[in-house]
Amino acid sequence: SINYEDKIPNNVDLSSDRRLQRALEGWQPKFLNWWGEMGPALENQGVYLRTAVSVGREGWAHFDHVALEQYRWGIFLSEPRQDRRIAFGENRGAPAWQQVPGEYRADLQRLIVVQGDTEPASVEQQRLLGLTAPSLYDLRNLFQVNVEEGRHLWAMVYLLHAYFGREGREEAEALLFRNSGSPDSPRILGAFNEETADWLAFYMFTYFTDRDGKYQLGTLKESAFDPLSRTCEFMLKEEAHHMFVGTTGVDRVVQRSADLIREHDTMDIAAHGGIPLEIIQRYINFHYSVSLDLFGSETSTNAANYFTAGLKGRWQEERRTDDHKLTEDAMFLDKPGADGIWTQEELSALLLLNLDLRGEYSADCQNGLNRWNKILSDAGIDFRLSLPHVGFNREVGVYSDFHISPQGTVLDAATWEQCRAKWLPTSEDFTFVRSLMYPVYERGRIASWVAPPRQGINGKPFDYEYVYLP
Ligand code: BYC
Ligand code: FE
Ligand code: FE
Ligand code: FE
Repeated sequence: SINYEDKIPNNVDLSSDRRLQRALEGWQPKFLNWWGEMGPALENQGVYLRTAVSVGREGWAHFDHVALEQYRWGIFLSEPRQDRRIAFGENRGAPAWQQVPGEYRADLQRLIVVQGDTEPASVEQQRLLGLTAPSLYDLRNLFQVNVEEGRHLWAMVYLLHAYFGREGREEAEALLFRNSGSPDSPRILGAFNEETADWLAFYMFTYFTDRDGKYQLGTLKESAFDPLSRTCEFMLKEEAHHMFVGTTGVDRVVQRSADLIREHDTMDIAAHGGIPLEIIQRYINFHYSVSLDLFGSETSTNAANYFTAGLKGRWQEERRTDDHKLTEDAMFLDKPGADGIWTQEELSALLLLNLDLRGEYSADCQNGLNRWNKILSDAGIDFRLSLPHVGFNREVGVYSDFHISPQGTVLDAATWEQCRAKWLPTSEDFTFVRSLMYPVYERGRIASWVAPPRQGINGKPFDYEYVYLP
């Protein structure tokens, strides 16, 4: 059901709209140029990648060695649902929109641009990681994530070109112009201007930050704008692998650290080439808190308006058992009072939709912590990893004016600063972790600081030649 004959693979019958096809074919070389400059830095001659062959439930992926720049990025939307209706907000029950209603044009365009901006940003952040991959298996997973984030950019650019006219085309150009960490034209959201400087950071990013992607895409999948909904539905299928890379990546780091702790009977495993558990905890604290900022402020009139209009729903909107309008509902927000004691403020549920989504996200994040702690307890190690308090280290939202410890204690600025090095990765931590990062490109071999995976990709063994190097 995907047409690979066209220059741009697609399942949207692109060739029937010559103007759109020409416009996208004009953007394609600019994308490839960006990929060449900002994409993976490591030269390679073929990566064992999956490519979408259909968008259906079963068997959508084909696996083969492909040189990265030959990857067939394209436009893949999930199958339309017959007679799809708007599931929430003031337009609940009306037919989903196949075109953009004029009154919501600016808001929809903004949401699509913000979503689109994160995708190439992450590729830029991960550009150098291929130079220090701990194994060919990991190198392949990095590249798989990278090409799919590139495809997610295509997904948003298609919507901008197809539905937002000249302004949409200009925004599509701007998505290639802004760059992660650029002083003059940075990426839109904070977390996407941070460095992903080492592989522990990469696993944490794919665990915590790609998971924000999962939840945001989940809310856009509910959108009344049907092309956006179908686009996000297929992106979510690809996204599952990104989070698998994160979950099992951290699993394997924790496993290796646990093995070294037992083997050498010390928590101080740095000298033995492992990553101490305190450093892993500080990485968790950083990546989780920065990812929480991606949900926007806990109280948001933007979010209320998006919901009421039908642009952005809740996580699993259709499984919720309320009236899907929320005009009468209330929710509680935890806030520190002036005395530093936590209190609850009752507010309109509409105003707290970012908080609602963030709550779903946090509960999901906790599953990883449980897995990693099980690895530690199975190894007979008492240390436990934990998620810091939602108010810890926040720069967006109601907690950004406070200094809150990982345990949720409200502190004065000086005390918080004194403890910073205990809670967030220090420059010594980064230097140490970076000292462990060296490339291991021999088949079946792996770096000192991470355990091998239990299984390879697509039934292949761990020692498969996942990447052909020059
Ligand atoms: N940094 O009402 P507020 C992914 C701005 S990740 C900078 O609090 P709202 C992926 C906000 O734009 C998923 N600015 O927030 C993962 C607004 O500005 P304006 C990405 C921020 O609007 C890994 C103002 O502050 N997708 O896919 O309710 C690899 C007040 O806003 C930030 C989306 O984000 C921030 N962190 O919610 C690859 C979905 N937070 O309008 C990919 C689309 C807020 O006053 N985006 N601001 O100028 C949205 O739904 C919303 O824009 C947000 C913000 C959830 C981001
Ligand atoms: Fe083949
Ligand atoms: Fe993505
Ligand atoms: Fe992703």
